[in-house]
Amino acid sequence: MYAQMVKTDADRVKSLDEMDPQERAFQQRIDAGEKIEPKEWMPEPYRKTLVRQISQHAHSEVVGQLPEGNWITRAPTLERKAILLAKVQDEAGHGLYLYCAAETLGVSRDDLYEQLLAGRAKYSSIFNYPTLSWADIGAIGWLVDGAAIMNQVQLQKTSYGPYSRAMIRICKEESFHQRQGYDIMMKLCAGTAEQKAMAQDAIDRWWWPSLMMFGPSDDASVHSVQSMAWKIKILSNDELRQRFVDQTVPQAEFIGLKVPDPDLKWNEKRQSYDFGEVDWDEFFQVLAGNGPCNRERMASRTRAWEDGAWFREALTAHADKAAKRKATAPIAAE
Ligand code: FAQ
Repeated sequence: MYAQMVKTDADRVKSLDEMDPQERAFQQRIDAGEKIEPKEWMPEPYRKTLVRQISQHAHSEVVGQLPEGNWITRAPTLERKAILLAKVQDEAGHGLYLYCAAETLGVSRDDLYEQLLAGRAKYSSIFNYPTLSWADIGAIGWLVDGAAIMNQVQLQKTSYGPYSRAMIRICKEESFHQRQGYDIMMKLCAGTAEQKAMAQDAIDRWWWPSLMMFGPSDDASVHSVQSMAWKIKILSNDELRQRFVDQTVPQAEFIGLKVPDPDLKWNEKRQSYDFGEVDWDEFFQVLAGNGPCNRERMASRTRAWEDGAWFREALTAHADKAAKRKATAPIAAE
């Protein structure tokens, strides 16, 4: 299936000469490193690409609460429980910053959420895998948040102002998340043989899905070329994946875990690791809704949306009443 993916015309980036004057001026601002702010003129495809990427990112944060939320009641100590609770709450906060950033592009949060629940918007493939043991919580913090930061650090320099500013805040929190995950793995690896085996089992299951988080390889990535020309993306999917592998393999070795890739080898010439081919068929199956937990994740989000209806109605009713009171209140005498 992967081999059948072809790049489309959408990947062909217009040269400055081919652009109309407004578009050219816009591209020149991007090339000069200026930030684009809400309400400024932007090409419609630039706006659409941002709405797609930012909203998918927001959905990922919100759906991403579910695998770890599964362990809040079963964390091994009070301290671990408090940390995990704080982390999962942070992810909800990231979702909110990102929905706000998307709203500055003229879309409503309700519409974006409706697209998610109707299956018309994507969220990160990684959150369709189950959390089977406590070590999975360590692996998510270490590998999943580690991959998220690798991507998001460069997104701090993205060309759209509100997205870039949201990323700065999010990255600070993600780095705490990554450390808490690695700390869980370190403790397990220094524990009993069973605990170490549990940590190894977690990296065995989470390694490859973590590499998939960066998206298809560059030659199959539909949006990368144009997104990079607009500086929405700063580094390509493959560059980020390579950086993640180079950063993470020594961390695994340090705590005595084996990366489950028989082709992994240090390349002296490139000063980088060579690594095996991602199973792209699995990736596209997960994107198509056929991962181990896709249906469960969507059912949870749909239930949460329906259960929250009374609260949304109460908020709107309260806001209406407050607006009416304000409109009819006598003007206070000086
Ligand atoms: N999963 O042409 P490209 C986190 C889709 S945050 C699902 O390369 P693009 C924090 C892609 O949308 C994790 N779909 O696309 C956390 C496109 O489909 P479309 C989320 C994927 O946009 C931790 C198609 O494939 N981070 O984890 C994936 O240029 C722990 C073609 O791909 C972000 O969203 C995938 N892995 O590059 C939370 C970062 N990869 O839209 C809780 C911002 C690709 O045409 C707990 N996003 N697709 O239908 C990005 O940087 C980019 O959107 C990429 C994809 C790099 C994800």
